[in-house]
Amino acid sequence: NGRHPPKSDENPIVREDLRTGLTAEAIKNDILENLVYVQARIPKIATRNDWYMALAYTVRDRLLERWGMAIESLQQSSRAVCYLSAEFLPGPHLGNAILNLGMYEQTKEATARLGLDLDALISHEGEPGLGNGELGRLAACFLDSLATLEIPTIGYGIRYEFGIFDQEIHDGWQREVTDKWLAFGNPWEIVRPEIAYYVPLGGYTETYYDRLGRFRVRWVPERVVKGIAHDTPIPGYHVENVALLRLWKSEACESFDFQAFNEGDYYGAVEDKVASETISKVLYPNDEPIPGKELRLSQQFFFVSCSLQDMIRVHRLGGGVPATFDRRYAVQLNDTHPAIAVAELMRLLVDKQRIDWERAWEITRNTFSYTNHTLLPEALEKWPLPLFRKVLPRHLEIIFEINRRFLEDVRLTYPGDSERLRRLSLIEEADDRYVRMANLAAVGSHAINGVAALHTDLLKETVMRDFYELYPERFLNVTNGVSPRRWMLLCNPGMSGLITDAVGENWVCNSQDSIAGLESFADDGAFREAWRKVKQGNKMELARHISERTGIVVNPESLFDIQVKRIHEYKRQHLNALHIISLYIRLKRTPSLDVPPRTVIFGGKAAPGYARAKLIIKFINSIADVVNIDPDVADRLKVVFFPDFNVKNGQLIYPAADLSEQISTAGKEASGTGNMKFSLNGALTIGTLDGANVEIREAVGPENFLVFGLTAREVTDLKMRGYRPWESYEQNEELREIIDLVRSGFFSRGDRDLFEPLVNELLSRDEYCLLADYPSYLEAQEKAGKAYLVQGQWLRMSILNVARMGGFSSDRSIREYLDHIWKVDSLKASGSRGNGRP
Ligand code: CRA
Repeated sequence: NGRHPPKSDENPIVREDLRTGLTAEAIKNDILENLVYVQARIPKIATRNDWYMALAYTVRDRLLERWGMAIESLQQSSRAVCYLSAEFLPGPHLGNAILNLGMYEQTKEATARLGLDLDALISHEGEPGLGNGELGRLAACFLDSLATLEIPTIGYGIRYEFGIFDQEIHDGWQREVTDKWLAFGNPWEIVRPEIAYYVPLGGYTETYYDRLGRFRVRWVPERVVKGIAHDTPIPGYHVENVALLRLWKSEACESFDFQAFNEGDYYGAVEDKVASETISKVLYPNDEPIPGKELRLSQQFFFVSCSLQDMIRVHRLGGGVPATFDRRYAVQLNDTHPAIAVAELMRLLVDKQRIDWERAWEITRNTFSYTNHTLLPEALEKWPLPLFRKVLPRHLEIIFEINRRFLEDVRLTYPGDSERLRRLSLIEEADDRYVRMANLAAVGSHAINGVAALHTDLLKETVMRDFYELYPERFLNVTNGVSPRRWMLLCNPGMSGLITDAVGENWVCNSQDSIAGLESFADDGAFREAWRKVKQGNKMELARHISERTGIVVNPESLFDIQVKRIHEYKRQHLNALHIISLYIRLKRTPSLDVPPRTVIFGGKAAPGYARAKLIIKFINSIADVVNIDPDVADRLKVVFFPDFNVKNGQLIYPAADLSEQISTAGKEASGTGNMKFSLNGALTIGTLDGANVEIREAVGPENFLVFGLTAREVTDLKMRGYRPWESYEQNEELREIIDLVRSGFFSRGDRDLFEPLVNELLSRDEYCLLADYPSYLEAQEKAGKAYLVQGQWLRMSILNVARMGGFSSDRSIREYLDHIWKVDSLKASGSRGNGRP
């Protein structure tokens, strides 16, 4: 199966070497060696972190021998995928690497021989929080799939020193704590000081004539920073291939200014160093207004420029010339964050490589493709022109030139249609002028995709309508997917074992075909019972963590009703909260109510500057404070806010869910991937017809999915007609009671003002249509409760969900990108490294 390359003189790496052997004894010896020679500790005084590091290096040793081959095949392959993303959320590496290398059993044995608990060492690891949410996590799932499908791949991004903040909850409020993911060292990255590029910033441009008398433009930057490559190997599952995650750290070119120092200016001497390092210092949180943030634009340009320069260098190493760049690389722009790449590649080709404009433009468009991840207007990036000119003066000129040529073409296609011209322009000309990054990405790409069928349709009808009419052939949909390795096999070993027993182990890489075989077990009593036991075990595990982190004791027999994702009004965590209050009132009023006990669990971070999202967290915790101590509902209703939702906690949470809350206002959630993770772990979904929910419902069957609420079209129509939320309040007695209770200060120790901003918004504007959807949401929740009481039927639905979700593997998404956008061959197929052998 390609795991053991033959011993040969040409093969410098001999797997049977003690150094990287896969027997328990070899692994044990390597752990000890790494403890002493890398971590500089002896066993007697080693801490858990020391052992973790020693084990991590041991696993890394085994990754690195594959790495060498992967780099070689990258250079030999005909075309490689480069995934440009400002965010990557890979999650903890150790467990995943052990799993993908197929060395779990031996490692378990090796650690046991040393008196260590492997699972404890695995859960010791924190995670690189180099992303906000699903966009970054999607990028990580894609690397996993690309590696597994044996595609030559580089993921390019930023090595933020501080990633997404850690969340603590104090008195019900979110508190942000700096993420110090590098504090104890990072055993997974390899620093490559020799792979470094200069990135100019600021300054001005000037024209001149070159030696051949040609008119040229040159950029005279105000300053130059250096980007240093930090590499992390991302292993494929049971293959030799690893993908390369290359993140850039910014440094000063000359980190110490001796001139300044000699003149007695000590602080001045390190000023440039400080300013340069700031660029990759910290990740920007979502949902914050960013147009004025110069540093953010500098970050985007910084990593894009390093990445493109790196691609050109590697291409040249392989004997390539700039004119064939597009044949060598397929470059995906993950949202508009790296869209400046369009202008930067033009600059590199035209100004530096001296390729003429037309040819450079052809290369650029053949190279790039663009994924749009959101329709929310506040997330569509645009930069004020003065700021843009200040940071990237040469790029602004290039963008003007791209725009001039583009609008000339548009004018020919739509003579006299100046309104359309205004909308398509790369420059927004309102009172202030802006550079529109989505328009730049669209013009400079040969393919544009949305991330779920509904999202792509809406994209074509709304924000990108003019582009769709102009270039219909460029648009396509690629529905998101998630890695079945991390999101099933790794996080839910119990369920994965049952699936493998039932259908064989092929499902891990070939979900779509293989896992369907599970259907025939949905009516098998013994199988259902085993399935129930696994879920029960997962719930007990989560219950243990809940009690550790929050002190709340929950009943693992209760229905685990879970909503985890970023906190945002469009995701409507507060609609879920209204349902909790309704259930609470009903239980108080009718103790005999025939509903299952429920534990409603929330998790998610709010952007630090998003006051209303933070108030929603406080709202949930305030309801929890009242409900959780009320003896009248003890054991029947509990509310939990699980702090610091991230990849690691997600791995604990998804497998324990019975019910998955996917309740965004239809038309707002581009896709969702959490919805897939829940369903793949046997939870039923209560959800709106939004994002990928639509396709999940089709796949699992409407009878196994609890749908509710307005459709995207109905939401638009309602708003066109004029939506009056207070009428819902007036007409629905229960809703009135709930809202009045909140207003009375019942959940806020008598404070009537605390939640007023939330209530006010709901009654006056209700932008996200909570009140309109409230009745049908409640109905669906009642249905869910009733269904849960009939355990046999519930288990059946749970099994069918998993059996029918095979299409939501990120392997499927990646195959679609490969076939329709990237046109890149697998190393297997191209034979450049048949069967993973060098
Ligand atoms: N916030 C969408 O909102 C989608 C992911 C990945 C998002 C999600 O519905 O699943 O992207 N959009 O495609 C986004 O980040 C900038 O836009 C997200 O993660």
